[in-house]
Amino acid sequence: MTVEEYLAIQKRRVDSYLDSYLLPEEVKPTIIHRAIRYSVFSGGKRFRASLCIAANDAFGGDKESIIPVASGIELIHTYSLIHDDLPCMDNDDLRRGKPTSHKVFGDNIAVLAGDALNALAFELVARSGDCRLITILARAIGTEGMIGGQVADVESNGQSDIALDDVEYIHSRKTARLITASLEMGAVHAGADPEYRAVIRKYGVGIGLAFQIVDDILDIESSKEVLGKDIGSDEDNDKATYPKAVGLSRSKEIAREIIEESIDCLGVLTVDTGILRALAEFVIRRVY
Ligand code: GRG
Repeated sequence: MTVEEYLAIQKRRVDSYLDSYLLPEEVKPTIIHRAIRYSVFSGGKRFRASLCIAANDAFGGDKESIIPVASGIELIHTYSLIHDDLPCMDNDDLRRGKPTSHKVFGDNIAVLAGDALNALAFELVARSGDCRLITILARAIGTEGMIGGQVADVESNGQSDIALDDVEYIHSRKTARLITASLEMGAVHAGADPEYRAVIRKYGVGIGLAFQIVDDILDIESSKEVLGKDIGSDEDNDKATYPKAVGLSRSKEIAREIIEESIDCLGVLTVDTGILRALAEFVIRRVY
């Protein structure tokens, strides 16, 4: 099975679960349920959900009860994208090839759709009955995690020079923390030993950072048609990116080095890490 096929299978499972969980569009207030469904089913890769499932499966976890957890993680991710696109953040008009939430429903409903997804995500993770998963997720997206990274990102906008350490600080929080949490939640759900969890975290920190570096590169080198969003947005917003700090070709080298280190660190595990390795490789060659 190719990694693309693996991702497609997990996407179908997660989307089907979310479709049965999320309220229908006809439920009042209809606009919020339409807005939620519009963004959730707009075509994401479900990469974070797939990482969670892959970690769970690698450590022999239950293959069904991980699905609500993985689905909840995707709701957090969707909430972050809706808010990230807002005029007060990156002010983007296009996401996953469609007009952004605030363009369709207005800023107020887009903010509320993001807030609602944040709450719904925790309901789904709580279905595991394991409050360790809730804690991992809450810490990952809080002020020392995703929100902290986003704050540093917003504050760095418009700076003409950016140090590599500062971009690494931003990327390892705004993007890598949720990716790391996705993996750790899968490993914990499966009952993995603490030393194995530490290995999975290290792998997650690496692939999470590389994922955002590749995102920076795609914002320069890809196209609106392939990426499903306007390119050049980082430059327009004078954002802190790896290419801005160290140039495009060094950014590619760094991303490749980090991915190789992440794959290497899986070597100490005695379980089958084939899918995790393939997902790490996917990070470096993804085109959207
Ligand atoms: C305003 C309260 C408030 C919170 C904002 C916006 C935000 C919190 C955090 C932003 C974090 C963020 C959007 C990081 C970008 C991560 C990233 C690389 C997104 C693209 O991920 P993909 O490629 O997207 O997995 P798909 O569409 O495939 O799901």
